[in-house]
Amino acid sequence: FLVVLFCCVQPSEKCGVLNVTKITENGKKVRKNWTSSWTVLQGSTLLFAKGQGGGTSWFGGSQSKPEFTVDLRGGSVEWASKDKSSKKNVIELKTRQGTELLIQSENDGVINEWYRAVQETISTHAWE
Ligand code: I3S
Repeated sequence: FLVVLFCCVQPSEKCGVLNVTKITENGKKVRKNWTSSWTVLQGSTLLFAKGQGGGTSWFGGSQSKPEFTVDLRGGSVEWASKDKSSKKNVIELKTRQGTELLIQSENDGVINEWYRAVQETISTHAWE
């Protein structure tokens, strides 16, 4: 699978396609807008690029400009409560800057890996 291949080429990065929406931006509530995004964890930064078509092609992924980035330092992550979304496997990510995101995948294994990776990144960079 091409996504896996891409990740092997860049072992320091975790990447894949996730469903993402912001719910708060700079402390202000915003309207949900779920989009399928190519997601890359690079150091303490999460990058999101809008998927092209299915969003899983290596070419599309590598060509896309990041739609937005999230600084994980000083942030927090938890499993979203039912009132945040009716979807399953939803992670709630809060940044120090007051942005809240929901991140979702239909695949249990995929979402668990991301949860672990994000949590690990936050604790690794906790004192920066
Ligand atoms: O938390 P909400 O408001 O029930 O979220 C749903 C809405 O954002 C809906 O869009 P519009 O109300 O803008 O048409 C989305 O299509 C749904 O996916 C949102 O709910 P979920 O539970 O899927 O996050």
